[in-house]
Amino acid sequence: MKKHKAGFVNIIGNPNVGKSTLMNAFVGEKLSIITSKAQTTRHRIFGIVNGDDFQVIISDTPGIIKPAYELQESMMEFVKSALDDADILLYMVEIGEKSLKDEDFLKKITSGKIPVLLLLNKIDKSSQEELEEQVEFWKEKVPNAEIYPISALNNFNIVEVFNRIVELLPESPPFYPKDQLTDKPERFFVNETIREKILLNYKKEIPYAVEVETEEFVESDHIIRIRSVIMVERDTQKGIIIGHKGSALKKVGMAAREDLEKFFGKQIHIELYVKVNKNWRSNQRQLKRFGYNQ
Ligand code: GDP
Ligand code: K
Ligand code: MG
Repeated sequence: MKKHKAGFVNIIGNPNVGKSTLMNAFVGEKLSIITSKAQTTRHRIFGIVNGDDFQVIISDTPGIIKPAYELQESMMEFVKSALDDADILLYMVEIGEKSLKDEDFLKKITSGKIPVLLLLNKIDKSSQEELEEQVEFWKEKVPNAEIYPISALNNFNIVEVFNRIVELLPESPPFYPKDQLTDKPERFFVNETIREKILLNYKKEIPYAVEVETEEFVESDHIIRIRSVIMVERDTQKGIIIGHKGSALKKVGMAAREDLEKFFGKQIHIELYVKVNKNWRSNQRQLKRFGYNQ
């Protein structure tokens, strides 16, 4: 019998390059929310892919940014931990990208201590010429990496990358039960789905001031009853979230319900309300409560 392999495969890169899209493509489930906005992903999320003789624990992380407030500092702590405990690093860049904003991260990536697959994403948007030029550029910049042009959105070259990951995995017993898909509880996915709908439905600063907490998640045979609080920092934001006669909030609830019914495979009853929690993004205690301090 073949020896069992298992390990941590961590995706890092600049905001919006497609990290969460790739994670979902590997897992085959929408574990990570995706929007065209930076800072959509705030946590480190494990997606676990199990085979008979392997277990790949993929982690999606927030994009690399220079933190401006405490929430963002915690987000960067998630990225640092992903650099430290990786068995394999997936360093993702997108076509047209020519730099890594943070040189400290680049040093770690090029240290040669862990295998690095450099994934050049969104090649569906590029010409052959541009692609070849970019491959040359990254070969020089990260000489220790194996370079894979991919399209996470169109599933192009994803199987090839996955097979290479399994080849590179260290021998190890599994870290998680073989039927487990993620490290996060059900309520986390409810919170994230609602947050995605807020990112999609409101402009400007609103989504960045929002955190979601699910207070009730009651599952019976055919239905899940959910009650969640949408937390904002100011009264004016509360008014915007609710909208005229509650219309904006209703739209969020309906869109979230549709996704959650797919995710859980059950009918969903969802109740949303909005609460002001002043400056939660800069408050250590609040951040801890929302799972940002490790
Ligand atoms: P993240 O911030 O790195 O996690 O990026 P996301 O996965 O949230 O994706 C950011 C945006 O890029 C979304 O609008 C995705 O639909 C889009 N995207 C992701 N992968 C691809 C791809 O292969 N091709 C194209 N054209 N767009 C992509
Ligand atoms: K994004
Ligand atoms: Mg993301």
